Amino acid sequence: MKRGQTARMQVGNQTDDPVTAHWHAAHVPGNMDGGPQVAFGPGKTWDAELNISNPAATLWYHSHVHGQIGSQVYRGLAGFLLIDDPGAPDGLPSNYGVDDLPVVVQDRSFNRRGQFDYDPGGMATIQGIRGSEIMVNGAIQPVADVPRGLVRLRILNGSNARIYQFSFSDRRNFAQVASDGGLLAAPVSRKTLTLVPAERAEIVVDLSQDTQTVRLISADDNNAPMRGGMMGSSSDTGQFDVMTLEPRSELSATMTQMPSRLPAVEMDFDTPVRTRDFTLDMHLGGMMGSMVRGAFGGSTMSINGQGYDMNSINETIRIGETERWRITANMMMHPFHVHGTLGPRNENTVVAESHARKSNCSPEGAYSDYTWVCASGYCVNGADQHYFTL
Ligand SMILES: [Cu+2]
Repeated sequence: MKRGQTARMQVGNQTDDPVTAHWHAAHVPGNMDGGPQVAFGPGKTWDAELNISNPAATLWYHSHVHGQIGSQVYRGLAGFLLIDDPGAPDGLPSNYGVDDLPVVVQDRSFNRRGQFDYDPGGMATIQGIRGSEIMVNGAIQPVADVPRGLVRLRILNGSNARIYQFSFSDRRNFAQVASDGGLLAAPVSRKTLTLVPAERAEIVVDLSQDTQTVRLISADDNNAPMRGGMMGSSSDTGQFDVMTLEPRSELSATMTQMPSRLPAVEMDFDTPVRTRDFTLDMHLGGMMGSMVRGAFGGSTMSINGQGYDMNSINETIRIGETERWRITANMMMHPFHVHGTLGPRNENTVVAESHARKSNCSPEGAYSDYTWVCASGYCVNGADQHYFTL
């Protein structure tokens, strides 16, 4: 999609369950944003009109039915939503499918019939669903033919619970050029990139000198709650392959030179006009109880002691204001995503001390619709975020 244009979306439901289409991080009105309130049933269609005002960015869409998001996304109700800004050319590889590749990374398990195996019971009740296979764009650890030049990867962590810490097999540097919120002001050289579920980043890797394959790999961040706490010690389970890039000289490289500056949209964060505190709660008693039952009750999760009620509006904020939100989690590390806002990406303050804290400093000027929230005993401290309502 192009910034400044209007997209008319017609979403058909060919499943047997209610679905929605949520344009994750697109700045659109609530009634167009596919939240749980607008779920529609089998055989029905839903129309949305999206005025694309976001700067160029890699977004995604997914079903957002209350209580069903995990299983529906696991089964495939998700996809990319890419926004270009014709008024702000980025000078980056843009030959879609050749040197500009969408890369959604999802871990999935399969049953004996080769179907997705979604089992939310057992430890998944607490830790979320983790699959045994790593899939990229629906294929298990695929190989992409790419030109010998600069290659742009728009990476989305589309997994339900797994946190990835991406790098290349030869530990080469690559450039991060965009975060959730869009392009950075300049490419940032790094060796690793951590993405929490639903988070996106764009990187550019230089393959102009390569004749051998290069593998995109990940360290397993093993974001189990209470690790290092009551459930025992932390230990990495090592690295795994995500996908392979095969440089091909017959594919012509459109780009070999990295731009030194990028057309980032400057955000003007005013002094916060108010402060709000949010505590994310997981109720251990209820959780263990539901674990025994093998079902995850929605009532075990709450914010400031209140469970989700789609008929309630818990907080009202004003468009265009900057607020300071202090967010704490009492049990496990948890992403916190606020629609219609952006904040400076604050990964650095919340990643566990033992995990890539030094190598994963947030690039200057990176904005995100995500905040990482740490739990006491697991992360360094709570998130203290300034949000700007778009
Ligand atoms: Cu969202």
